[in-house]
Amino acid sequence: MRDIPGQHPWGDGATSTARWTGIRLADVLAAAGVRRDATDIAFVAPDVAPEASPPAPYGGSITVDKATSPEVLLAWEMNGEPLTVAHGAPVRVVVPGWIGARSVKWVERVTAQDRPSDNFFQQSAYRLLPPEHDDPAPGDGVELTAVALNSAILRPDDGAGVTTGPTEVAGYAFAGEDREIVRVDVSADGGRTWHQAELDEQLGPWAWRFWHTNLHLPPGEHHVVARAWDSTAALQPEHSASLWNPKGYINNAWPAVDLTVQP
Ligand SMILES: Nc1nc2c(c(=O)[nH]1)N[C@H]1C(S)=C(S)[C@@H](COP(=O)(O)O)O[C@H]1N2
Ligand SMILES: [Mo]
Repeated sequence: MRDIPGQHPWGDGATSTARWTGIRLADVLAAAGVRRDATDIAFVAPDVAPEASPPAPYGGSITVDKATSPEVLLAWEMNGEPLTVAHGAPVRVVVPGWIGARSVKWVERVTAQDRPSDNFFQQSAYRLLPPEHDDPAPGDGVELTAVALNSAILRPDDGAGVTTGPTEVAGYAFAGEDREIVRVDVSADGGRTWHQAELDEQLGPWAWRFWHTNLHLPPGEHHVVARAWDSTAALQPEHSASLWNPKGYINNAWPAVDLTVQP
């Protein structure tokens, strides 16, 4: 793997969970009246993105099905406080279970239409392209919608030295869309044997789930991996090499940390 020029190397850290307050988009659409032949609900924001050519305002769309689901909001509070500008004040879209890119911030316009948004971020960015796709045209590949099953090891840090005795390994797992995390396993021998981790409380249907377990590791170097299962019995793929794609999206392979246990 390598960094993509001009793109941020997000790693495991670029996600979080918050409590949102707003109005259901479904209620706004019902009040406005949506024509029967509408298939997609599109959003436009005022921030102009230089990576679009020509530079164009940020936008995107979701299906009418998702847009009229009760969890999708036009939100103005985050964690019980007024939304900050960085997170989309005065009003943003929140599309739980779908990629962050569809949760359009500073939303100015909502349009019911008979096709997905033609915005750069719907048609060119945030698409899963085949491996050797050098010069994609708008609409190529698969647009990203629901989040893929994923997990991360948050403790210990990759490369950490730990003392002998129990080592607590902990992280989060996230199932995406309306799926749930039902099991997380941790292995210290590359996946030959597994310890089932303990799952913390599920905070809500759209929230990540924390997990933790104790490993008893002998002194030496250890490669610790984790894997999450969801309520459809789907499992994360083992290696990111198997899901390589030009933009590096949906890298939901087993997370890993290397640990040194001091004698
Ligand atoms: N108007 C606007 N909305 C946007 C974006 C943007 O660049 N402009 N970025 C999107 C992406 S890719 C993500 S991951 C989320 C990030 O939301 P946050 O800043 O609240 O974490 O906002 C989405 N909404
Ligand atoms: Mo994003």
